Amino acid sequence: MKICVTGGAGFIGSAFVHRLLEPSSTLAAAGEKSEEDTSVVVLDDLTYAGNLENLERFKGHKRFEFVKGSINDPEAVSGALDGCDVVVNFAAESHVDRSLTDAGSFVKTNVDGTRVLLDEAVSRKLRFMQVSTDEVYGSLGEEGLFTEDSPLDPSSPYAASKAAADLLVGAYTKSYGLDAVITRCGNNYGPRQFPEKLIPLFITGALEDRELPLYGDGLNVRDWIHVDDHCEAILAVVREGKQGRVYNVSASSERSNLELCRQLLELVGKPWDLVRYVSDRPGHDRRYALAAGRLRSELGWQPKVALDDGLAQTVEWYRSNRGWWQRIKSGDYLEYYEKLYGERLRGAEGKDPGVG
Ligand code: NAD
Ligand code: TDX
Repeated sequence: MKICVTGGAGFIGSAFVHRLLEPSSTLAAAGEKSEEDTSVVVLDDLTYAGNLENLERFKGHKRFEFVKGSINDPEAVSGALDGCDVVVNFAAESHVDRSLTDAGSFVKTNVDGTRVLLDEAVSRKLRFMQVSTDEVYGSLGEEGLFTEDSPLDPSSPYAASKAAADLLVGAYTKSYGLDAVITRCGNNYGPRQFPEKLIPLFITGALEDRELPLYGDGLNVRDWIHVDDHCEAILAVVREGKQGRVYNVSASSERSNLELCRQLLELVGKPWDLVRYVSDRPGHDRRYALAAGRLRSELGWQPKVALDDGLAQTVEWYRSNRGWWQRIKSGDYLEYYEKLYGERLRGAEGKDPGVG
């Protein structure tokens, strides 16, 4: 099988490539092996969030290929999909706060980019896996869980663009018989997450004794899952998910931001007084929580990483990989592309690294 992984230089996409070519120590300990019969082509435009360091160990790997290009570019998409059986679409603008000031790039990549991929998948009769999010359902009160049948009610431009993409995927299944499946997962954490998202922002900020911004009253609740468990779910859905189906992905690990941040500071060994309450995110969803019974009962998936263990491992990863996030915060990681790929990556130069 040949899989095209779009957005494979980002956080979850690169974890998925690791899963296919070289499972993490956590997964290896649980008996997961690399997929020897599977080759991978990554199509990634290397936006500020794409980082070739995430894929460094696969340079020269016989089952791995990297193509720099946008999912909005039909020629790049067509080239990358040559010989593929499956496309797994991770490519997206993924940060809610950025979508509040630049909705256009979210609609362009997340909606129209997905449409370009869908057109090509239809004409090549590929299996199409859309990596979506719980944010498409909007916000919950203190009780209840989202099921796959909950109405779509997105709050942010990011969530709206992901919901629109999900609707397109469904429409292509009905209109053209596309063999498509969708996963909707909660908040991921783990190694190589760009340090603009809550967990890596707090860990790296605490390691540097910076002020840590907690939005609103800090009581918003998220449903956390280790990225390796998410990747395992995606692989199960790619293999066995039923055409046209949506699968929620959750490890049922809800935590308020306040509780989570207290735990992170304890793990890093820094005091709570680094935390600053700041004004709330506009349209801030109060609570996400998913029922993932379909994935568990139909496909036999189960999460393997308990939140407390996963958070401790994640803090250790950021502690031991300071170079990775310090290069991002300083913007030096963009020079790394230049060194590796020179002229071919001229377009990635000078982009806003977004943090630091
Ligand atoms: P990320 O921001 O870390 O990575 C996104 C990747 O997509 C980057 O490598 C970037 O260069 C690439 N990209 C962006 N625009 C592109 C384009 N036009 N063409 C090709 N590549 C492009 O994101 P992530 O956190 O790894 O999320 C991956 C996917 O999973 C997204 O679709 C996101 O909506 C979804 N998701 C994320 C989470 C989470 O908690 N992070 C949870 C559920 C679903
Ligand atoms: O500095 C911060 N302070 C803070 O209090 C940041 C960055 C976030 N927060 C809060 C907002 C959220 O309640 O922490 C929570 C998590 O925030 P993010 O890490 O930005 O994630 P979220 O907005 O929940 O969205 C994430 O999960 C679903 C991903 O970014 C999405 O790509 C995914 O679809």
